[in-house]
Amino acid sequence: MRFSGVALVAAVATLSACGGGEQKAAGTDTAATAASAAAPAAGGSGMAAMPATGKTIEIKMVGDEKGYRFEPAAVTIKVGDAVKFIVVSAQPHNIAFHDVPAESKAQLQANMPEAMGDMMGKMLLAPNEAYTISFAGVKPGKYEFNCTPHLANNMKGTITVQ
Ligand code: CU1
Repeated sequence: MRFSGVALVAAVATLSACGGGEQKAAGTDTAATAASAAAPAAGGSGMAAMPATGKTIEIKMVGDEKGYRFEPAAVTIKVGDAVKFIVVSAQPHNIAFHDVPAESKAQLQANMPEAMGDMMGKMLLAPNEAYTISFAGVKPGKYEFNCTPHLANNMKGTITVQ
């Protein structure tokens, strides 16, 4: 989404650039600014990751004739526990949180290794590949997530942190 947005801005800038020399320079600047503004959002939050101190709860990532799903789709954990997502079948899968409370966002982002973007973990490409997220330093609450490649297949889940 972010990249298509930047492409659109660039396209508009290119179109408006047809008007004349001075406008062309302004249009180029706009596109460059949009591209550089979008880049930092994909990086880290600047906070340090907090390692888990409690239990590790496992959630399998499955796709078969019954559909795409997290198993179990809902878990309840404590602050300081970790959730380990394990690929079983029908990869690629990932974990993308949405509607994360503002006070937990930076720490959760820091606790997501090799994040691909805002609240989005890396893509898991092979069976048995795992992705562990520490919930240390994260406030109690409901954390809803989905798998980006299978968003349309309703592959989603909820972690309730107590
Ligand atoms: Cu998936």
